[in-house]
Amino acid sequence: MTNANISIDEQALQSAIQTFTSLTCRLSSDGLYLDISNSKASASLSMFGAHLCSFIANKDGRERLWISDSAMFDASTPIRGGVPICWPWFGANNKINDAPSHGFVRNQMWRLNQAKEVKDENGEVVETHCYLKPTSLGMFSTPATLNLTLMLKVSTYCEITLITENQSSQRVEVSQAIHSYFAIEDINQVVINGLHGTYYNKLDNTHNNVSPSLYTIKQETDRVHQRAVKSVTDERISLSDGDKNIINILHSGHNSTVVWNPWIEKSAKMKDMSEGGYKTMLCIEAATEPREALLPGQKLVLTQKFD
Ligand code: TA6
Repeated sequence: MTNANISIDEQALQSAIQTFTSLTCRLSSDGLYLDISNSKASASLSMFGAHLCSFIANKDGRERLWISDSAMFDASTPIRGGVPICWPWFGANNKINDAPSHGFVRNQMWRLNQAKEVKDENGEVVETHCYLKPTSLGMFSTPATLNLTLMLKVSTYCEITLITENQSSQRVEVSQAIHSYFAIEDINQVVINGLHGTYYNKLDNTHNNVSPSLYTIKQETDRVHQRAVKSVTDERISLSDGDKNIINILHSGHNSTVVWNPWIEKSAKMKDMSEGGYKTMLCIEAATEPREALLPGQKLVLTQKFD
């Protein structure tokens, strides 16, 4: 990304936010950020990948998201941590040569298309809504008319929604994930509540594994909890650390929830995974995995909300 590109992106961001009191544009050596600060929370989103890097609720001042101490911020690779956006495929794409893992939108600059502020009776901003779009869509044989909008809502909660619209004249298949790295105190203490049924274990390629009644993480974990029925209802998940509730998560529009922790050996092979970093993070991802078909004119809406 050249300086010229950054200044164009920075100018575009500056002009998009100028009338909003809760939005700030920040250019640092770590990239171009949209900072959000309202009466309920603060958040920070890298425009590279529309990658949410921080969400802190004012009620407790606690950071909900984890970022690796070894994360790369040079736009050469997605930031390790926060909320990478995986689209229009999840994981590897063996149908396309040199296809980047988890799609191509987390590896490019996005634009802020629109913003909105909701104020209370005192004129305080209680919600900030941001609508962002990638700058290049039609890549890797994906039709440019397969449209993606990310909607971010920052309030007492953080809500990320991916809206995929098939404006092409062809049937298109999409898999995706809101790939959130949540900050925890100790992986050895954390318990996942609300995940039941069976899961596909990516590590040994086995299906129909039964979710543990007491869901703890004691090894490398890479599981896809597919929903028996395409989610007609929201799915509520929470992470607790001992008797302390750390994160409440709500998924909707998903057909699976992914649970991932790289543990020791896998972390050691990842240059952007800090030593021991796996102990303080856990990925809980709202996903469309396996992929789903979108007919011309159809829309897919995937949401993860947490506080
Ligand atoms: O969501 C879990 C997963 O698919 C794992 O298999 C692992 O690859 C992780 O995503 C991180 O992928 P990344 O390409 O960001 O290193």
